[in-house]
Order: sequence, then structure tokens, then C-alpha cells
Amino acid sequence: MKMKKFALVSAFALACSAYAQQGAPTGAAVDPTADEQKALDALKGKVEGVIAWSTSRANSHHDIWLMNADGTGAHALTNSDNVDWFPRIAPDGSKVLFNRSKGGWVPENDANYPEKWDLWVMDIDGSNQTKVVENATWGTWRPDGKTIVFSRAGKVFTMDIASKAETMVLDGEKAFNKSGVILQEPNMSPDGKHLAITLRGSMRETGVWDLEKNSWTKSGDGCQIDWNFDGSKLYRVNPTGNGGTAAPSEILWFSAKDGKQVEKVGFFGIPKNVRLMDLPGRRSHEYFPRLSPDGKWLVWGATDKGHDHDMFDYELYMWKIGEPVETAARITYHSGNDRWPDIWLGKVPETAKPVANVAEVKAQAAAAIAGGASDAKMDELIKAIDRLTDAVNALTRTQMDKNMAAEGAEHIPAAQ
Ligand SMILES: [Ca+2]
Ligand SMILES: [Ca+2]
Repeated sequence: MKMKKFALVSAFALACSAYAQQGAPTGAAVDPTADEQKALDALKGKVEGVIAWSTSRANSHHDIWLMNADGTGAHALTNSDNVDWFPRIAPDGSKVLFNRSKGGWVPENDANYPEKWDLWVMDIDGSNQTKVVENATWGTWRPDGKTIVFSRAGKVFTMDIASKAETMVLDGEKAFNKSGVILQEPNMSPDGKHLAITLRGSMRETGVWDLEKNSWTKSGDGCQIDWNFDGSKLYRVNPTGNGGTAAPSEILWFSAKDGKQVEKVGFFGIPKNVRLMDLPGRRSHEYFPRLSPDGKWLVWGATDKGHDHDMFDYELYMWKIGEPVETAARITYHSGNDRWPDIWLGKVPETAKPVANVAEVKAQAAAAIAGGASDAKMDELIKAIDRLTDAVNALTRTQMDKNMAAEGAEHIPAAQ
């Protein structure tokens, strides 16, 4: 009897833990504090562009969403049972490349298993979702917008999108003469000569691989190492600084010369000039740093508690580099998971202007009427309704054209 009870309890525990792993919390919208609202208001009109990111707010399996770079106009681009994340906006702003799980819930911890993921591309309005690479993760664009770079566990490839021709550019096990090396988030320098890589698996560090000299320059610990727009800077997450309730975390940046990091982080600590962002206060567990294409803005995600990239309540921030830290504006207000922002500056191509989702606007309107809403939310709502009205007008015009054509077709024979 005891054994039976034990087996039952074990089965229940197993079922619970399996259930707990099936997705991220969807959470609920929250209001800005007075200080947050002030920083958000100050951001308005200062930056034109869009931010794509991955969120669980409407779907525990994460969709890709898009918003204006000042935090307004947030709306979903994807809506699938698969996990969609790591969006990267094309250099011309017309498309988004992203990771999609092959089936249902797959945690970000499994990014090192390429057999669980494919790379997809869609237009910036969410249309034309197309699979571009099988069994791959960490897809990024080359500056020409015609080639992508991606990872398959221990190997890095480039692929010409038109011909689908793949070229292996780095084999981690051979390069480091070590089995089980994982090449995570390989970011190619703008000149194509270097790869900034986060090593995982049997090695654990960040650094730069020189593709011509076949040599490695270690950056340090941490993860998510990447280049600025002209390759003159490297930036990454480091396990130091304030950290919310989880491990310490801050964003560092370094000068880069010939692909090599100039300032060193080590025994003597961290030079002051390489500290880029370490928010004061609780929400300081920073990850997913991304510099804008002009190098002037930093967007990132941070939690005030917990660490898991795809489960905890990360919120996104925008900051104009060099301005006082108080001007860092929180641009998402939702207790669901918000991760991996990418920023593109400019005016989104007119033909691909995002249209608000009807159900989303309806829900927002109902919530605003029921509970009152902040000015920022009302602004967002009004803009969403405007976009919806435009879309309905366009549809009505199309239908009127069709009706007139149909009537014309009937009237012509009648008049004869
Ligand atoms: Ca921090
Ligand atoms: Ca959040």
C-alpha cells in the first residue's frame, strides 16, 4: 500500500513538473510608476523606429511582437503554438528573421539543440511567414540583407537566401580542439572577418574568433557578445553589478581594434569606461542588450527577480547612450515574459505598415473603460483604433469597388 501511495505521489509530482514546463506565464498588464511615466513621456518624439521582441503576454509559447521604439503601438506579428523568439530585423526594415520551435513548447535552454528549431522569415507586418533554414538557431542578417549567419550547435554557417547555398565558416570542435563545444549566438563583424561568440557546452566564455588568422581572443565570462554597427565596439552581458534577486548582471562595452578587444576585464576588476548599463534599484538583472543601427541607443531587458530568459518578468528599456541613467525609459508594462528585443531606426516601409489586431484592440478598450487607463495606454489605444479605422476604410473601399463592378456587370446587359 505504501509503495502504491509513493508511486501515485511520484507520478503526480512528475506530472506537475512536466506541466510547469509547458510554457511561460502570460501575466497581466501593469501601470507605470510616476517616475517611469516621466521617462516614457520624455522618450516620445525623440526616436523613430521599431522594436521587435519575443513575449509570452498573449501566448505562453511566445510570439514575436512589434512596437514603435518609444514603446507605443505594441502588437503581435505571429500567433502560433510554436515558440517564436530571437527576432532580427532586416537591414532595410522590411522583414524579420526569427527562431521558431519545430513543435510546441521548447525552452530557451534548449537553444543548443538545433534539431528542435528552424529559422523563419516574415514581412515586418507579420505576413508571408516562411521557413528559411532547417535545424538552426541564432539567425542574424549580414549588412547586404541577402545573407544570414546562424549556428548549429558546434558549427557556424552562412546562407545565401536566394540560392539557399550554405557555407560552414567555423567548426568549433576543430577550432578549439575540444569535443562538445557549442557556438552560441555567433555575431559576424560588419566586415565579415570576425565572429563574436558565446562558448557553451564543454567551454564557457565569450570572445572573438578571427576567421582569417584562425585565432581566438577571449573577452571574459558572461554571454551575448555582439558588435556595434561599424565593428569599432564589442558589447556583452557580464556577471557583475546589481542583479535583482538573481545573480549579478550588467552590460559592458569595449573598444575593438582589428577585431580584438582593447580593454581587459580580469583580476583588477572592471574599468569604469567599459560599464555601459547597470540600472540602479531592483530591476537590474540585465540581458539581451542591442545597440541601435546608428550606435546611439541601447535597448535591453531586465528582471527584478529570477533569471530564466523565457519564464521570468523581464521588461524592456530604451536609453540614449551617454544621457543620465534616470532617462532610461521602461517601454514594456506587462508581467509576462518580454525578451530579446531588436531595434531598427527609420520609417517602416509604407506598404508594410502594421495593422492593429481586432481582438487585441477590443480587449484593450474594454480594459480601459472598466479600470481606467494611464495616458500612455490611452494614447496607444487611440493610435490602435486609428490604424484599425484605416484598415476598415481600405477594406470598405475594396468592397465598394467590387460591388460597383458587379452592378456594372448586371446593368450592361439590362441596358441593351
Ligand atoms: Ca545589473
Ligand atoms: Ca514583462
